[in-house]
Order: sequence, then C-alpha cells, then structure tokens
Amino acid sequence: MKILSVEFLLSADHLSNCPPPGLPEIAFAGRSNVGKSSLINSLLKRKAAAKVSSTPGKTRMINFFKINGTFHLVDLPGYGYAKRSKRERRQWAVFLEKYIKGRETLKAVVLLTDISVPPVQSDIDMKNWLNYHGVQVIDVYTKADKAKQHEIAKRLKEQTKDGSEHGPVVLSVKTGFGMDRLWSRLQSYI
Ligand SMILES: Nc1nc2c(ncn2[C@@H]2O[C@H](COP(=O)(O)OP(=O)(O)OP(=O)(O)O)[C@@H](O)[C@H]2O)c(=O)[nH]1
Ligand SMILES: [Mg+2]
Repeated sequence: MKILSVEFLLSADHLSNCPPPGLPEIAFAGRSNVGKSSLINSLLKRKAAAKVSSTPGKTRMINFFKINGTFHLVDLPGYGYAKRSKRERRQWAVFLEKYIKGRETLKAVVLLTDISVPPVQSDIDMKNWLNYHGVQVIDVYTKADKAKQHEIAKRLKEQTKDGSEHGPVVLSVKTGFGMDRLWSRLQSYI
C-alpha cells in the first residue's frame, strides 16, 4: 500500500465525538503495551503519527487517522492496564462496547497479541466478544523479533486449531517482518 497522506483527525472518548461515519475503518485492539500504536506508525511509515511509550497506558482515547483520504485506521487504548482506576476502566469498557457495536463503518479489528506471551483471559474474552458481535477479527502476533523460531511455530500451530478462515499474521515492527502480509489482509477490508 502506498501511503500518500496521513491525517490525524481527532481523539474521541465518546461515540458522539467520533468522526462522522463514512469511510471504511479498521481498529487496532489488544492489551496495553502490546504495540498497537507502534504497529500503526509502522504501517503508515511515520515515526510518530500515533503516540508510543514503553510504559503501558499511553493511549487513553480512541484516535482516528485518515489515510490517503480513503479509509481510517483507529488506535484504541489497551485493555488490562491494572493501574487505571476501576471507574476509568468501567467507563472505557462502556465506550469500547458502544464503539464496536455502534460504528457501522468498522470493517475489521486487528487483535494484537505478543508472540512470547501466551494469550490471557482478557485476550480470549475480547476475541469471543468481537466474534459474538459479528466483527471481523484479524489476529496478529507481534514482537516476533523477540521470539525464537520454535516459539513462533508452536503459536502458529495452536492458532490454526481455532477454525479461523485465515491464519494469524506474525510480524515485527522492529524488523518489518510480516508487514506486507498484514497490509494485504487490511486491503481486503478497505
Ligand atoms: N521488540 C519489539 N518491541 C515492540 C514492537 N512493537 C512495539 N514494541 C514496543 O512496545 C512498547 C509499547 O508500544 P506501544 O505501541 O506504545 O503499545 P500500545 O499497545 O499502543 O500501548 P497502550 O497505548 O498503552 O495500550 C514500546 O516500547 C515499543 O517500542 C515489536 O514489534 N518488537
Ligand atoms: Mg497505544
């Protein structure tokens, strides 16, 4: 995909603050610190379109980017960040639910998991919940640069058992491995 333009649209904390629906949209979800914002920057070949941090909890609102004037990429805050107050986590869960259920232009959710860290209950719950609401899920195992070849092979073997139509995409933002594969999956939705 040739990136001709990247426009940061806005940060929203409520469905009514989101940009008017129109263009197809792909959102990035996963645990805090898994690398959602880094992946968006890497896809867009921009250093800092989305804010990245080594401390979890960096992204706190839903951030919308308009690409080539034709589609949106959406950076979601991570889930499972323990340092947030209960109230804040609750508010966030309600908003996320409204966004996923109510956003008619949402074409797919890229669900990220760290390849070296086995999925935790919140990852499984998220995937089931997205499936339940009929949302297309693109499974991505990231940070492959940190994993050994046999770990990658093992994770892929587990994943093919879950009956998904397509296998997951394994990638590394650090090395660029797997990025083309992810782009071609994204393009099938936009
Ligand atoms: N080794 C390695 N590190 C990565 C990779 N992708 C992201 N990181 C690092 O992971 C950390 C978290 O990255 P972010 O992109 O801020 O993570 P996030 O999922 O957006 O986090 P929240 O906004 O807190 O939900 C940063 O230190 C990144 O440099 C990768 O492919 N390989
Ligand atoms: Mg982030």
